[in-house]
Order: sequence, then C-alpha cells, then structure tokens
Amino acid sequence: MTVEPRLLANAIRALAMDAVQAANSGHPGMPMGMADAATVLWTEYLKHDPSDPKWPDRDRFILSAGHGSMLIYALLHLTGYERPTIDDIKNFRQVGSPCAGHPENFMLEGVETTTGPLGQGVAMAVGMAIAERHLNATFGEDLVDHHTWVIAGDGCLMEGVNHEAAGLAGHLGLGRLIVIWDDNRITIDGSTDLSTSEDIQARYRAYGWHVVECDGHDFASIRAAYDEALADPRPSLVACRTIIGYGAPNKQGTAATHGAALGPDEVAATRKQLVWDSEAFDLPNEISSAWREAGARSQQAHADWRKRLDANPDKAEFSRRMAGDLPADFSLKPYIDGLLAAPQKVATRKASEMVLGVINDLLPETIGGSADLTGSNNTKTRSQNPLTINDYSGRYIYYGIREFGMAAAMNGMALHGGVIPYGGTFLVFSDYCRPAIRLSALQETRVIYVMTHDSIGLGEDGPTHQPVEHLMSLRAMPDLHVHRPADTIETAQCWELALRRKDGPSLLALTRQNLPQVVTEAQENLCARGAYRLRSAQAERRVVLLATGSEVEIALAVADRLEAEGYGADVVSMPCWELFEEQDAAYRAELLPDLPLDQLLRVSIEAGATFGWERYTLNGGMRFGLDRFGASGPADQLYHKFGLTAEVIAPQVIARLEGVKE
Ligand SMILES: Cc1ncc(C[n+]2csc(CCOP(=O)(O)OP(=O)(O)O)c2C)c(N)n1
Ligand SMILES: [Mg+2]
Repeated sequence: MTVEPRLLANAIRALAMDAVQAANSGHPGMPMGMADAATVLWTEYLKHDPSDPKWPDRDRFILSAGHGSMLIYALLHLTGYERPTIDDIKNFRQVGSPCAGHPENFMLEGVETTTGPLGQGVAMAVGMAIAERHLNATFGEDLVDHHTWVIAGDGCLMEGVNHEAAGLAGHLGLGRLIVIWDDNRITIDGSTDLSTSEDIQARYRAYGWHVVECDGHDFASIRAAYDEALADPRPSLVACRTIIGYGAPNKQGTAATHGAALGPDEVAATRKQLVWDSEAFDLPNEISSAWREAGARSQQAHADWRKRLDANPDKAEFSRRMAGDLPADFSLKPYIDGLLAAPQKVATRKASEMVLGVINDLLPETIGGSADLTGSNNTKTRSQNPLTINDYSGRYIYYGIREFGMAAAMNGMALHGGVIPYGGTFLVFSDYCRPAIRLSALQETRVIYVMTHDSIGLGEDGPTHQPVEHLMSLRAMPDLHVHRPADTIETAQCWELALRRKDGPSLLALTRQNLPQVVTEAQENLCARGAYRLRSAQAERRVVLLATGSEVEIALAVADRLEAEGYGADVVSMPCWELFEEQDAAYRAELLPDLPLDQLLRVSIEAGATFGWERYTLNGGMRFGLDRFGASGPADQLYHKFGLTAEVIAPQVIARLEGVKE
C-alpha cells in the first residue's frame, strides 16, 4: 500500500468528527480512538467484498460499541460499499438517512447487527461464531471458513451479558471469534476508575480465552496482536490500549469526546494536529483510492469461493439454507392429520416436543437449546446431538443458566444465516432475555423462543416461577409474535407459523400441565388468523368467550354451562394477538361483531394480567385473569383459588346476562 495507514485512519477521524459536528449529535471519541485499529483490520485482515455484502463466507464484523456508529459508516463508505454515500454521511442522524444514530442491520448492507444496547454485540458475535463452526462442520472448509471480529468498549465488557457470552464462547472454544476491546479507560461518567477495578484480562483468561495486548496507536503492535489472535485456537480478546478522541488536541483522553460534537474550535484544532487540510466531507484522492483498493482485497478470494461453491455437490442445499428458505416440500400436514385421528391429552410443552421431533427430522437447519431446562422445556429431540467443542456438527446447545446470553447468541446465529435457532427457558425468565428478544424483533431475526411453564398452571414452584404480566408485556413489544396454543394441534400449527416467519421472532408460551385436545378439524392452519371461532353458539348468541392456551378448555366448559341456561356462546381461541391484528376488518368483525355488550357480551379468560384484554372485551366486557402474584400449590387448586374455573366464571357471566349485580 502506498498510503500510510496513519493517513487512512485520519480519514475515519475526519469523517467522524465532521459528521457529528454537522449533526451536532453523536459520538466522535470512539471512532477517533479506534481509527487505527479499525484501519488495520479493514484494510489488511477483514475478508469481505463491498460489491457483494452478503457473500456467505465473508468475515463478520460487529461494532458492539454501537454508539461509535460513525466508525462503521466511515469504514463502509471508504472501502466502497454502495451505501452509505458521502451524502448519507452528511445526513448522519437525520430522519431517513441510513446512517442512523446507532447502526441498524436493516438499513445498511455491511451492518451485520443492530448495536447500541451495550454488551449485546459481543453476545451476538458468539452466536455468529457458533453458526460459522456448525456450518463448517456441516458443509466443510471449502464453503465455510471465516472469522467473527468485534469491536467492543469498556461498557460492552462491563455489562452482565458479557459474562454469559464470554463464558459460553470459552466453553465452546470458539477460536474464530476475536474481540478487540477499545481499552480507553473512559466511559460517559469519566474514568473507568470511578466504577470498576476488576482485572478484565484475568477474567477472560479464566473463561478460557486467549488474551493479547496492543498499543492501539502503533500499527506494528496492532498487527502483531491480530496475528497472535488468529493463530491461537481459543477465542481471543485483544486489549487494545487507545486514547479516546485521539487527534483532538484539547479533548482527547477525556469523556468530553465520548458523546458530543467537538465544537468548531476543537474540530479546527484537530485538523491542524492531524495535518488534515481537506474541507469537511472532502477526501484527498490518493486516500480514497487507497481505501477502495483495500476494500477490493478479497475479491479474488471471493471468486475462488464461488468456484468452489459451483463445484460442490451440496451447493443447492447450502444455498437454500443460507437463503433461509424451508424445503419446498416442508409440511406438517401428515403429522397434524395423525393428531386429529388420535387425540392426545398432553401439556403443550410435550406437544411442542412431539412436533419438534418431526420438524428436526425435516429441517436440518434447526439448532435447539435450552438454558439448563432441557427436560422441562422439552426442547431436545432424538435426532439432535449436542454441539460441543469437539463436535460442532451437533444441533443442540446446552446454553447453561444463561438466558440472556442464549437469546443474544440466537440472534447472532439467525443473523449469520444458514441455521434456525430455537431455545427454551421458563416464561417467567423471559424477563432475563428481554433485551435480546427486543433486538430479535428490531433486527427482524427468525429466532424461536420456547417458553414453558406459562402460568399459575405450573403449580407448586409458586409465584417466583409463575408468569403473570409476561404475556401482556411481550405482546406490547412491536413485531414479536406471541403464540399461546391450546392443544397439540394448535402447538404444531404455531410452530409452523414461527418457522415460516423468515423476518421476525416468535415466542411460544407453553404449559406444564396437561390439556385436552380441543381442535377437532384442521383443514387449514387457523392459528395463522391469530384467532378463530373454535365453537359456535348453539342457542341464540349472547356471549363471545375469548381465551388462549390452557384457558380455552375452561372457556369451552363455561360455554357448556351458558348453553345449558339458554345463552348461546361462541368460543374463540386466540393463540396470537399479533396475527389477529393483521387480519382484515371483515374477518375481525365476523369474529367480534360490532354490537353493544348487552346484545353480545365479550368475556376474556386468560391466567395472566387482564391488562390489555379490554381491547377485545371493550371496557364494559368481563375479564377473568390474575392481577396479582400467584401462589404455591397444585395447579388445579390454584385455578380454583383464583377463580379461574367454569364453576366460578359461568355464574358471574350468567348474572351479568340476567342484569343482576355481580
Ligand atoms: C445497555 C446500555 N446501557 C447504557 C447505554 C448508554 N451508553 C452508551 S455509551 C455508554 C458508555 C460506554 O462506555 P465505553 O464502552 O467505554 O465507550 P467509550 O466512552 O469508550 O466510547 C453508555 C453508558 C447503552 N448504550 N447501553
Ligand atoms: Mg471506554
């Protein structure tokens, strides 16, 4: 290369400080501090091809310290990605610019993950590195042989999820994972001395990582560290000592550069200091062409890879999996027909295990797992061997008690592509993975959460383990499909919907307790409608009963009692609110006619918070649920205690219909 890396790095510094200055908002310190380490990585090490950002065997790069978004925007622009253009960068942080405040995977090719919530980038990278090793073991070196590189800050390493992610990576020996830690000893509040005194390198060694230090402003030192990291078979932490805001003469090394524009005077002083004469957003020709040339470095490797793919007997299967398409003939219909013919009374967690047995045989791309509740979540099936340090071809991951780490890793796996991850824990511990579930939804990843023990119906473990507000709080999250199937058939149907949903996460809330089969015909997958009439009123219709999951059985029993008194009652099973909301107005009105409640009373039954059900019952309707914490005891006794039985509900509904005060 003819242009010194120092000058290449200064292009990043200039773009970062100028874009933040133009927006008068953003984080110049991190991109300026990491410019040298990132330049070495992107011009000499990273395997990628800006002309084909989705090349399956590219290295993955994750900017875990997402606040330093200008670093990745500069790198993508400089190495020749179609976007961001210089105008996009001029519009940094403005509405409509793909250069959003934090990098968004759905806005720019080359941004592999959405980052910003500190710690999750590293944890997603662990999932990417798992997917890489798994596909390598499945398809061989010729097709899959790449690294996962991460830039992480002090914050990413301080977050709790870092412990889960790094522990898992060390255990699985993910040697293709290299985390470059921006060791600048500054966070927003000031020096890291204010809040931490742990020996991070020792902590990583204890996880089983290889650790190497470098001077982040000395190119030879950076290269030596990367070389050592590449050579070591363990995951590597590169402790890269840097100065935040490097180049800003009066502010570098201080928290002042972290999250605010440098100001016109300091920007001018930085130009002097760096001997950078170009105007804002203007790049000297020799510098931009050197960057472009470096960006094209891997084109030959890419072309060679294409040749190997063309010659590979697994080309079609590999391409199918990487495209995320299910096999054309994938169908659960024969299985569902079998269930119809031989109804079974089992817990929906068991129903999930049963259908997973079929799914895992039909779809070699699934990778299951659980956060140490395999036998409770029923997530492992016959055909799955464990994925271990000695055998990455396994399709089952023992995540350990690391719910958040598991969920974030599944995001990384889904984003890597080629695999469909699902993982289990108790629904009550969805709170432990919630920040990653949120990123599944935001990033449009196909991650399937298998959350069992979904209500007081779990019984004796008591209120710490009994979800109450969880269903509603998960329904409140945009773009997450929350499924609560009522029996074996709905469970299979909801699984199929989750698998077919390529661009978003699904969560299955499943019971511990046995449930009768309530669905008696399944010509089509009615769960796809989100809600459907399971049974029509016999007598003149006066009531619509709405229920999900285990409470559908109760709704049917309430309907029996109402019909016996001459009040006709529809029973609507509502496994997925989000899908129901997507139906057209005619379908929704057919199920929930727009009639006054004294003509058609709407009643909901769900063993959880009633908050939110008024959307369907209307304010004057009736809502049976649980607006308090549960209790320890056998499930049937708890349902009785909390009034969630047909015996208790039906008389209240009848009293209401008769106009008697409750
Ligand atoms: C989970 C989470 N908590 C808090 C924040 C807000 N935040 C953004 S950057 C930052 C400080 C991070 O420090 P460091 O990683 O050292 O970044 P540097 O200041 O060195 O750029 C904080 C607290 C966040 N983005 N994510
Ligand atoms: Mg820092």
